[in-house]
Amino acid sequence: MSGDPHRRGWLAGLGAGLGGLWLAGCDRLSRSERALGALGAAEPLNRAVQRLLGRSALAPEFTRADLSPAFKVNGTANPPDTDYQALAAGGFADWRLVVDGLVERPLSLTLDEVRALPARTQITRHDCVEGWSCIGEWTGARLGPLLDRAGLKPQARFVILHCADTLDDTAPEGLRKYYESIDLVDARHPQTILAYAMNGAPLSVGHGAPLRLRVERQLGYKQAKYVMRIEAAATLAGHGAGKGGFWEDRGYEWYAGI
Ligand SMILES: Nc1nc2c(c(=O)[nH]1)N[C@H]1C(S)=C(S)[C@@H](COP(=O)(O)O)O[C@H]1N2
Ligand SMILES: [Mo]
Repeated sequence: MSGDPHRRGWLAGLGAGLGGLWLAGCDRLSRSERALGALGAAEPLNRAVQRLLGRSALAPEFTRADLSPAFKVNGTANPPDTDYQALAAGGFADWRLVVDGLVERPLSLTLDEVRALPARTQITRHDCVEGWSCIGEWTGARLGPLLDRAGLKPQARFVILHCADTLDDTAPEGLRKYYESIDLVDARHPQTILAYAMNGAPLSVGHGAPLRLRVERQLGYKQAKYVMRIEAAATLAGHGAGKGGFWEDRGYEWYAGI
């Protein structure tokens, strides 16, 4: 167990173990219901543990020898949206990252400008609620310094990440765009980056080109791909269905700590 690079951290293991105990009588539930149930059971514990150790603690980092030979592509693999397709066809030359909302200086940055921001490279494990994990190396702009450049207004408490992709879903038009949100503790965490490279190569479309979030203390669905706009906000209300993310609006926990 201790030699397995894919092992979960002992704290996550403790959370999963208790979640497993709690789930013992739930075998009739479908796989997705069990995933939700496990999250629901583990969330308060994970959050309490993170609070004890400090939300600023680093997620485990690995070595290049630990990289998964094939990192799974999950959720949207290629946004169907015509505006995204046009940007991709042009090699993202016309793509801009917009930073707006409760900021003093709204920004509109080219990919080269994003690449010139203070950056970090990290090898971390991605854990999806569907029950798979992969280890990858991510390079990207640190979100904290980027927010400082825009200058957060004092009322800002959350960062909303607006994505390019519309998902196939029964929700009405307007509620089918992927989005995510994190609080300012996670936004300023040193491992929270907007990644433009993976395993030393430019980010592929499958993994979220040209820019995707890595917020390493949380689960896979928080890792927003195809990020177009970062909006500083005082509340999660008024975005999507108001629960802070595409999957949160469908019942997942907002704080997906691991
Ligand atoms: N824009 C967008 N971001 C997304 C998703 C998505 O469908 N669209 N899926 C999420 C889920 S559930 C997971 S597990 C990861 C998958 O990232 P990967 O394709 O790089 O493995 O992206 C997350 N971010
Ligand atoms: Mo996921």
